[in-house]
Amino acid sequence: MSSKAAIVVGERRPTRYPEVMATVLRVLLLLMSLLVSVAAQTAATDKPNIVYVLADELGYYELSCLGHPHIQTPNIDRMAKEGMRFTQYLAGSAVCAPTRACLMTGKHSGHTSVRSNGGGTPLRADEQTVASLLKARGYATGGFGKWGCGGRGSTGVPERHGFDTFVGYYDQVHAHSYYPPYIIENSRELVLAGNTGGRTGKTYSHTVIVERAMAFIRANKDQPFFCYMPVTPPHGMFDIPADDPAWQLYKDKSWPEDARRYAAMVTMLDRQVGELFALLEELSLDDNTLVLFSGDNGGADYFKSKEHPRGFHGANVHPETGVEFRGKKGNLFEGGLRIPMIARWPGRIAPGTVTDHLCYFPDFLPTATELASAETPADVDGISMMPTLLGKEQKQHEFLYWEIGGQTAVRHLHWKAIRTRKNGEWQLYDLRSDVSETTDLAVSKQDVLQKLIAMAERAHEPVREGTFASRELHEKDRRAKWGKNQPRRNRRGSNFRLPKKGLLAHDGWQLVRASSESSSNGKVAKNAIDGNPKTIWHSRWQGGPEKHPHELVIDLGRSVEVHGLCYLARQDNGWNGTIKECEFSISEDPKAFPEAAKKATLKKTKRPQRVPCPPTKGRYIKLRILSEINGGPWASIADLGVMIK
Ligand SMILES: [Ca+2]
Ligand SMILES: [Ca+2]
Repeated sequence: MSSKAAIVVGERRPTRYPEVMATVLRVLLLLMSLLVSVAAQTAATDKPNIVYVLADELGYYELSCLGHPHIQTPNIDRMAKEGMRFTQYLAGSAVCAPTRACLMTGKHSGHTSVRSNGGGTPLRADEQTVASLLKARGYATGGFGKWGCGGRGSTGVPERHGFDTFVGYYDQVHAHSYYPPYIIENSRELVLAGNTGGRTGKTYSHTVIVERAMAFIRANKDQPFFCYMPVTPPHGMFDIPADDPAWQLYKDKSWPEDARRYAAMVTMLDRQVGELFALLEELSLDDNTLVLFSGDNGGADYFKSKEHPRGFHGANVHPETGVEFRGKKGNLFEGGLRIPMIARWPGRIAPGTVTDHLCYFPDFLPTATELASAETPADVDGISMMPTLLGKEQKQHEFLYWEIGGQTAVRHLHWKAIRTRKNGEWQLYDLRSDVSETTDLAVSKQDVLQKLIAMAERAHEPVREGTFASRELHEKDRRAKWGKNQPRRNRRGSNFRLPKKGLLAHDGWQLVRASSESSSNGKVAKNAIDGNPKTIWHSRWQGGPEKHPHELVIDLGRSVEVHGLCYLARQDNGWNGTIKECEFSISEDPKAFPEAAKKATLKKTKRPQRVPCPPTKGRYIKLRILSEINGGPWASIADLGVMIK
């Protein structure tokens, strides 16, 4: 006021000088603020946020927008309406850990360091991930859920691979419980109040994990961020808080209890996806955030019965046509690889679009780096999906490749070659006309098959895994699944062992061969014949779930009259691999066995079980395991005895 008054009243020129300067300054300031705001907007559009919600186990047809008649997913359906749905975005692998490694590193499973699913295989220290590349570009990076690419004490922990923060589970076994005594935050233990492990407690881990993800987005709203949410529902023990609104929708259905819980967990996750979008809208980030939602591996055909041979919810069965994807989680038929996938980015991705672009998990990394104008390593196997997302011309894969536990699959255009065991016969399918992989064209289309086999051979390189400095904390985390609620052990904590009476002593026995073994965690085949109930043989499945060629051939050291076998199941808390149906035969020649001397169906018990057979003389025994007690793909033996009376 005083300076204005001075101008009006005074006539001396110098008094005008501050006025001019002030005006110039005001204009400059205005210009600068405009420039800053334009720059900020440029930076923002230059570096859009990325959110990836990865549901654990969700099958292809388990969304209502894909026609599921029972499971309700209104928010994910809305996401599909507002964005793009992929029909051929395939999992990186058919199981949890290897598939996550593909997603994070941009490599297929012929190149990744995490190719087994034991939970104990870490990324190497030198590997780059989506998070490390985006972090180098100035992104805030947060992970919330199940990591699976390296336990505590290993080279694979997320905070050493680009994540500013990672909250959840590093190990998959730990992740089976929604009520563990603690979860992990950057390798430290984050205590969950009132939890003692297992299936009950006061703090539902998934709630904490989602809250932390939301808080991360809120805290980083003014800078570009990558929010990775590999959440655990609907996997693990099928638990959901009794007061969750989603449980109310299903609790009174006439379905098996776990099928109701599973559906409720999907609907709960759907609600949280809705909350995520509400938050992005509230923070005005909606137009500047690419959100992806997908499953992690093909549907597991959970809750099978006579009426529902493909699982209660039919994850791999088209709800209207009944057309099925063959196989399921764990194998490389389409049922193990097909997952739902939706991408949403208002203003950039055309709403309500469906694409059949053939792509898979390794493609996420180059998509994210292109979006963020970050560096893309030259050795990734993925191809950016950005053109597809933006409706532009898309570069195609020459081939897609998978390998796991002796299985191999390669996809070239509409052709798919698959081998269900190491050195097994290749099969060839034309997915264009045979999405259910029913008609093997290996013989009639030799030329095509040879081309695909050459691609598969080119794609595989020997695995180079990361390492552990110490496994102590990793093992602790695995035990935290049960915490104080370890299921009751047999006979006040003591385990069973084979009886001595009537059984041949183990001295001099040798292993002739085994179909497979889990060597990475020491569960090798010779454990089945060492007389020690604490050491087990665990056979990784080889081939489709319908077939169990788990096989063990043992040399007794001398010819004896065999009266039967005695089977001791694994003595820990698990049942995976526990034998249901088996057969065995006896021979003097390890290369020639007669018809099975005995077929048997065993009981679900930890006690030793005797399987008598007509007395037969021979030095070698071949045991074939035909099915597992829970219908799973594994086989395990703590000890095997030979009855001599
Ligand atoms: Ca999974
Ligand atoms: Ca043993």
